[in-house]
Amino acid sequence: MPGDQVCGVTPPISVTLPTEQEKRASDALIEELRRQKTFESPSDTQKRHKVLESLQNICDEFVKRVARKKEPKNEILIKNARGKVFTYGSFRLGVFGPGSDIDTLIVAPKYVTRDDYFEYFPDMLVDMAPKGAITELAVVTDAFVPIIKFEYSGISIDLIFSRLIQKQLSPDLQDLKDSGLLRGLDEAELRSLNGTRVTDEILNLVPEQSTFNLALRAIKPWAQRRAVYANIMGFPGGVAWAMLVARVCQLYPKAATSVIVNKFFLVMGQWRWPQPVLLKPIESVPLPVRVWNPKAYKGDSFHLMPVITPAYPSMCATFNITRSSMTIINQELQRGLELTESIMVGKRPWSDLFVKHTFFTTDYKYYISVTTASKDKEAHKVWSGYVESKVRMLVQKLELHQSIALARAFNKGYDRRHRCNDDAQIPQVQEGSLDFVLKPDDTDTENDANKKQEPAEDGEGSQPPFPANVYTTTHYIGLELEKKAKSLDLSYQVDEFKTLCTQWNKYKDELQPLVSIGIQHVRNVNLPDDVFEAGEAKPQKKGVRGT
Ligand code: 3AT
Ligand code: MN
Ligand code: MN
Repeated sequence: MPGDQVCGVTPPISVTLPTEQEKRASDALIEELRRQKTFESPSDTQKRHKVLESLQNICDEFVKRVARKKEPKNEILIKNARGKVFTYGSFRLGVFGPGSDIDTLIVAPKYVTRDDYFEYFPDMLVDMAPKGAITELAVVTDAFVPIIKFEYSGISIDLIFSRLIQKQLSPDLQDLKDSGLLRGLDEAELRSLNGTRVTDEILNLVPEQSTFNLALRAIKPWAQRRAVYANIMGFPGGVAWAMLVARVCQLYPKAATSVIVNKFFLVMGQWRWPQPVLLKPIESVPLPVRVWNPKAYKGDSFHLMPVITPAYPSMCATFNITRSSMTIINQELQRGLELTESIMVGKRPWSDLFVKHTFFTTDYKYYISVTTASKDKEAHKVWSGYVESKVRMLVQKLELHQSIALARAFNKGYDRRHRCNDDAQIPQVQEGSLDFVLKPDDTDTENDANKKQEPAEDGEGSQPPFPANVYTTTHYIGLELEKKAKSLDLSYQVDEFKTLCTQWNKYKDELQPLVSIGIQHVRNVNLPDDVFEAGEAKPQKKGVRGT
């Protein structure tokens, strides 16, 4: 019986069945999640399945086309040519909401290369899907995981690709569990298969999938509302939170959803880090691929809260966590424990667990802002993405400063558009000024500015370059100072960070004329209005009397 097998690397903590009260607490939790609109309607989910069916058809046709092209005379090969669509991410884990994308992987036989995928698939997609159904198509061949992104009937799709080293795919290929399938693949292909292999393993390793799904459906918005959900900023991302919940499910295999959520805060808040969280023993396979191993690799031994992916090659999903983010995560787990203890005995409602963070309102007096600015929209995407991936390096430098007790990056950046009317205004925006910012819904002015800029491409100076749009993305880092801190000179850390960013070859070779980076100190009372939601109290200057 699946319920009786030992799930995980230790026996369970408790196998008791839920009480009536615990079941009621679960019902109340689900009701709260419904109130928050985290579930989508069955008809919308049906639409997702229709889209996946269509992608499977297009995928088969694509593989056939490549077979015909490469071996036009091999009728058997052509006849049996097929691919297979897998999913990963929130859709596969069953924790998707109305706005979620579908993370999808196409697997094909060995004669289909990634180049074939990028050459044929986008066009076939547009041709074979219903007319007009495919929009926002973007092909990113040079990403860490090469990807085709688009919307299919309004549903965002991330579509990645890998070959398998097989002559043909067997019609009953159901999963990618077999690590032998990885033999002969390149790095990008290994990374592409990894998402599906990890999510499938997580689901296989939990004793009760529906309990796991619902508990993760609660932990995900909790982590998002508390601003501790963001791999890139040094917090656990979706996969890591999923593994933590899965581990708790293993330890309480019969427990109700409400109990899992409560025990999640208990177990993870008391975890003896850096002991890793494992869902199964780390597998070793004689392939030349690196597996997480703190004894063999010095780098791995520095991971503060290691959460290890279960599929070969096992990796640490939380290598980004810093000393400060660890402190924050532990504080939040503690808060979650206190609240859920009260919630479980009916003293509080579940909604209390999901109360929004106070990062901008009360947590800090001092902030550092990192602003990337660009005159060009496309250049901005590339530049702001690169700098975003480095922000946690700045956080780590700040953590080491003797006057700083804690440095916490907010989990997402703020994108803004500005309209500059002369040469003097652009540097002000680059240095963080919000004097020329446009409202998010101000679309007309964008078009105007773009129209004025276009002619400059063929006839230099034929049109004045103003008004010009400037795009910025700003990341905020909250600073908690040491009690005895006297001065706060961060110029060394700031310069070092700027150098780190501007040493990037792509910056030096192409982006430099178009982009910039600026770093400022911001007092809480000077934070911009748009980081506050309606009804939130913005910090006010103290002791300022009207004169
Ligand atoms: P949503 O419901 O879609 O918001 P999700 O957990 O599915 O939540 P994503 O679609 O962003 O989140 O990511 C799905 C997986 O794709 C998670 C991770 O394995 C992989 N992934 C996403 N972004 C990156 C990235 N920048 N680099 C490497 N892997 C990534
Ligand atoms: Mn997703
Ligand atoms: Mn995605």
